[in-house]
Amino acid sequence: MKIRLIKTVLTIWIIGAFAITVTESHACCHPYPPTADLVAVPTTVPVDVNTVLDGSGSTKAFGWIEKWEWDFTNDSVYDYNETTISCPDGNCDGKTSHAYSAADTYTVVLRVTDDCELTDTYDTCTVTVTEPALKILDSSGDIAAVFDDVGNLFLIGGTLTAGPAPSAGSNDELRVQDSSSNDVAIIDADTGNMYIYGTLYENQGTLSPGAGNNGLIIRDSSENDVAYINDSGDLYLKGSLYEL
Ligand SMILES: [Ca+2]
Ligand SMILES: [Ca+2]
Repeated sequence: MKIRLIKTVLTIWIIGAFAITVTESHACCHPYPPTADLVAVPTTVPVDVNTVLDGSGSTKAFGWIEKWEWDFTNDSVYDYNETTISCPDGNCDGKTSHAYSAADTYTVVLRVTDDCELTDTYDTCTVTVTEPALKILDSSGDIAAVFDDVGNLFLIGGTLTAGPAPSAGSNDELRVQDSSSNDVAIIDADTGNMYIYGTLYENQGTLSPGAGNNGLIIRDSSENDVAYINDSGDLYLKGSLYEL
């Protein structure tokens, strides 16, 4: 009888240990929450132009990030979220895009949750939204390019080519010519591509040389020159060129 009793106890103990092991592996009993990492690309955009809010660099020592939540306006109300299997923006990649409808400086908050339901301490980034000074629209009314009021130029989906003589087509919305009616700069409204005959000069705190009476001059709301294209097809920007 004693031997039978011992066998019974051992059997129960083994079953119990197995049950505990299974429970531990699914409960994620480790105490290490994920770490959120948020960057905006670019950090400056005009009104109505998307910036990418990238949380894909968030990390976790064990397991995986299961949910990303963005608060676009730092008002403690999360405006968008996606998981590894559900993503309204179409890509379950820890990134999303957002366009702001008013010029301001915004703090964006990212919160991440891991597969163990542990939530991190948040990460934030800042997005500066500027007023457009000149918008180039495509045939659908979507923005193809924008000069903003602080001297940045944004080409939406396009790139800048500098050097060869521009060749304007029927869909080139912006066309700058010299005094002999030769094209020196164009922006293709359908592609967002820009072509200039001269050279790009960007990140100028002060435009040098000044804009003078050149063909295209971009000014802010106080009538200060912030960008221009001269008769040689040189492009001067107080700010930067962004190819988005
Ligand atoms: Ca919000
Ligand atoms: Ca996404």
